[in-house]
This record gives sequence, C-alpha cells and structure tokens, in this order.
Amino acid sequence: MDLKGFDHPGRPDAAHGADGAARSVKVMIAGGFGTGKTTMVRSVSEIKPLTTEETLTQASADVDPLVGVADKTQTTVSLDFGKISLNDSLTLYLFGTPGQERFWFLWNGLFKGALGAVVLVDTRRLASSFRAIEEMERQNVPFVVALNVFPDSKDYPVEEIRDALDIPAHTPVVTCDARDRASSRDVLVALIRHLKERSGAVLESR
Ligand SMILES: Nc1nc2c(ncn2[C@@H]2O[C@H](COP(=O)(O)OP(=O)(O)OP(=O)(O)O)[C@@H](O)[C@H]2O)c(=O)[nH]1
Ligand SMILES: [Mg+2]
Repeated sequence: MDLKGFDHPGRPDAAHGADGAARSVKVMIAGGFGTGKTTMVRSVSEIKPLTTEETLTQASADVDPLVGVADKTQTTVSLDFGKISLNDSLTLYLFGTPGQERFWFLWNGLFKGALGAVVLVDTRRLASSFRAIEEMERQNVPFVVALNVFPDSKDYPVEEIRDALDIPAHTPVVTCDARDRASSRDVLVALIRHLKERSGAVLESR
C-alpha cells in the first residue's frame, strides 16, 4: 500500500493542518486479550518501544482464558508506546492498550487525545474482541479492525466477521500479521486513509 495523497509537503490535507505544517497523531492499538497489540507496536515502531509486560498469573485465567494463546507468558499491565513516521509530514505516536479485563479501567485515560484506533482481532477467539469494538463507540474514536492471522486461524469471509462482531458498515476490516513490520504499517496506512475519508481536516489536534 502506498501513501499517495499523503506525501505532498505543504498541501493542506489529512497529513497536514490547514497551515500545511507537519502533524503528529496519537493512535491507539487496541483489542482483546492476547490479540497481538504489543507485538504490533514492537514490530512497527522506529524507536525502541516502551512496554510494560508482566508475567501472566493463574489468577486471570478464568476471566481471560488462554485458549488459542497457550504459549503466552506475558501480558501488558499498563501500556505500550512506540512511534512511526509514515512520511516527512506525518508521525504517529502509538499507544497499545492492556488487554486483560482487570486493566481496562485504564483505557479512559489512555484514549485522551487519540484521533483513531486499530482494533486487533484474533478470529479464533472472536468473543475476546466484542468489548473492544463496543468501547470504540463509547470512546467515540474512528477505527479500523485488523484481523491478526495466526497459523491456525480459519479463513472466514470478512462479511461473516463483520456480522459476528457487529462492525459498522463504514469501518474498514483488513487482515495482518502483527509480527510483520510492513503488514503492521499497512494497517496504520488504512487507518489514516479512513480518518482522511471521514474528514479532510480530521488530523487536526483534538
Ligand atoms: N502466529 C502469530 N503469532 C502472533 C501474532 N501476533 C502476536 N503473536 C503471538 O501471540 C501472542 C500474544 O501477543 P501479544 O502481542 O502479547 O498480545 P497482546 O494483545 O499485547 O496481549 P495482552 O497485552 O496480554 O492483551 C505472543 O506470543 C505473540 O508472539 C501473529 O500475527 N501471528
Ligand atoms: Mg500487550
């Protein structure tokens, strides 16, 4: 995916304010438990990402089951932070959310000033993502859904996923491998395109 329309310095569009100046944008990497949020921030960030990983304990097993992510040993307890410049004039600051339900109270503060979000979904565990999608509506943040493909993920038609998760018709659904830098970058480009479609001036600070 290229960035046509985003690489004209001085042009007042989504990458620039009305004054044509470069923009920094806060973007959330959200989603249910173990869907690959930290993996995405790590793979795509140009700076050494800040992560807040702690060892998973049995205490959370009833609430956030490990089915499908059995070899997961760590979980985000606060946030992930990374940065990527999509071009000379558009820099994204990436904030990964914690996925365990007991840390969701942190989401309210984390979303402050965010202009858009990626909601990662593991199609083997769709239920783990219901609440994240509902939360986007509550936070009133435009988002794209990224289906993070695992080796044993089934190849569901996108429309089925859309129906199952009640994803609004105007919300883009893309697939990705969160471990892959180019794939993760494509997801962010899809988000920026979506923001731009919603409003040419959407990347103004909120
Ligand atoms: N095969 C495959 N494995 C992945 C992918 N993304 C993440 N993983 C693995 O899945 C596990 C979960 O990834 P994390 O990045 O910790 O997930 P998270 O959403 O940050 O998890 P929490 O912070 O606990 O909610 C890790 O063991 C990753 O190595 C992917 O795209 N493909
Ligand atoms: Mg994490």
